[in-house]
Amino acid sequence: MLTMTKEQRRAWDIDGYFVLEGAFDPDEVAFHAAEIDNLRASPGWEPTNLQRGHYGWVEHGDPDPESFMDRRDLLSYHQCFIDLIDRPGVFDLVVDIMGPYLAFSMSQAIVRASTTEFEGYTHTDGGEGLRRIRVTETSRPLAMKALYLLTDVTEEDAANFTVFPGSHMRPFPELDEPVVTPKTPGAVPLMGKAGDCVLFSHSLWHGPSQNISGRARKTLLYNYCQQFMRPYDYAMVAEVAERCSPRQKRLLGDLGFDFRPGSYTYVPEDQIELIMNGAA
Ligand SMILES: O=C(O)CCC(=O)C(=O)O
Repeated sequence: MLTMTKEQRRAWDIDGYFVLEGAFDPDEVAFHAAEIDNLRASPGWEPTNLQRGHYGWVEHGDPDPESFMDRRDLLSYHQCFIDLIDRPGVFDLVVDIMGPYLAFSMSQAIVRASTTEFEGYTHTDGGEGLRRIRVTETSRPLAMKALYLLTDVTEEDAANFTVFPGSHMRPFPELDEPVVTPKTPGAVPLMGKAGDCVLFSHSLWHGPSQNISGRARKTLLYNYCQQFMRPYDYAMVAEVAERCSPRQKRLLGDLGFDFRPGSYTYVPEDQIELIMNGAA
């Protein structure tokens, strides 16, 4: 499997993220962008009027492909979303970062519409609890994300994925202090080409900037956690499992035997072999 270059490792340790250029070729960008558009016609999990971070079931999305969309739990919609779980070139680096005792925890498609009504926002991943856990420089992360950019972002205020480099390692304003926004000093609005992939730690402060570019920005987000943690947004579904390779199934929580106490902490004996050599 591929491993991080020295520069990527250094960026991961110090900044909490790095960018992999050209993870998708232009045909793959077009294909995945079209599949995001297709999600709108199907029912699924989207933000409704529930509490922050919770998703409700909707019968279909807004049909306008340039409008806002935030759809979770993508695997059942198309084989391409299953294949992305352990996409070569990206998954290799995820394993290099997380180690082999990992699980797949979340899939998401976001379209950030061009609008003056959204100012962007900044957060860490994993909610209120995980936010307060910052592992050390030499530790593996508890969780991380791969963000696939499907739209060129070549200027500011274009829904740039905006990061606070190094914020995964230090206390950062929260709750009783001023709210961190994409305009807070220290924010770095990333530019990128459609097809680039950003790998970042759950504890890095990040989020989208406003988008007044006149064009919607599309992304796919794939989240990984240590195996002893719980996936965020799916239960294993038989019809998805049937379409998965043994490695993908393992990443979705199929241990090869029924759950028994201890299963997710002391993992199956073939774990390393399956994760390191299990490309379909
Ligand atoms: O860039 C976005 O639209 C949101 C991505 C994000 O903040 C996240 O994945 O947690």
